[in-house]
Amino acid sequence: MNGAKTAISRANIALVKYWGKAPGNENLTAVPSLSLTLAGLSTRTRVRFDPGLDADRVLIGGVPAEGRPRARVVALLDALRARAGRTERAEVVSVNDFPTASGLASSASGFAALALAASAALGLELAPAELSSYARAASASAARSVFGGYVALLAGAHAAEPVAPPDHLDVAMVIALTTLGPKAIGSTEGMRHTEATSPYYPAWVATAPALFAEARRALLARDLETLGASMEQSTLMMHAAMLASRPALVYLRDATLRVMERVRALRSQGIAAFFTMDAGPHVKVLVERAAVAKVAAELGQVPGVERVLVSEPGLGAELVDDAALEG
Ligand code: 2P0
Repeated sequence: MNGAKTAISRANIALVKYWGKAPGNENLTAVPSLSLTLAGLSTRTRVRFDPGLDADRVLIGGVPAEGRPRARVVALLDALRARAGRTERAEVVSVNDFPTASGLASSASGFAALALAASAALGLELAPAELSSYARAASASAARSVFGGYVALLAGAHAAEPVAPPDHLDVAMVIALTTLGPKAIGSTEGMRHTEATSPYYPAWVATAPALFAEARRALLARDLETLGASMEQSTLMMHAAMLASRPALVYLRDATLRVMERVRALRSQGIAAFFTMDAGPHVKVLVERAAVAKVAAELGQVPGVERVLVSEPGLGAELVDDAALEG
């Protein structure tokens, strides 16, 4: 197809969490985060600029995007058009290889793939850090999916930076999808609510950097026990700040707590496995590779767990041959 470019990007799971914006309107983060890009949970996005279009056409999973999801895509396209000095509207076709109704976030993989496909379709050859900065302006976690393996996004940083390659640790991520409750409050709104109303938010922002530094040191030293301990404290500190909001922001559910308990029980049997939860009820568990099958089977037995996915560490965003995407 003329001028069309297709990019693939994968989800990332924060081991040390981002929750909260730095002052200003640039979508910079208030705390540093450290993530692992996964091999699964990918988004494939094709972008084509067409002088014949009078508006951007955005199809996500075969459905025309509207409202805020569409506006966020158009804003990223606008930023890249301004950079390229171009004005044509685009056709964007994006598909996830994981169920969109699964409650797993798709904005990280989605905006990283969009930034790469759209910039390539405009003929821009952006360095990874620049791509990461455009993706971050759309959704901060997307800055991290531009890179593979272990990735840091520092507080107030415009771009994420790679920390270690995908094979740095012998681990995989086991994801326990729990029963979905009512539609959760989105991350952007949830963090603004936490900032505005939680008395624990200032404590979260004050203590997050030391936890990040500890986790980063442990990662580089391949000290999985310390990395896991800082990882669990990060997610629990983030949820503590959310829980102390008014009205309370409660993303954790009964099944979430049962999975956490099972992970602790497995650990007491000598298995290196550490949990983290995002703005939802699912549990992502970083597991030493030798124990992945056992942990996946055990978590599948926990009442309220609907499905278990296993994902290896993966690569950053990349251009791929234009595949047959259903428009
Ligand atoms: C993270 N989350 O570090 C944290 C942990 C969710 C909980 O980044 O407002 O979709 O688009 O910048 O990136 C989800 O927030 O938020 C997120 P915006 P984003 O992965």
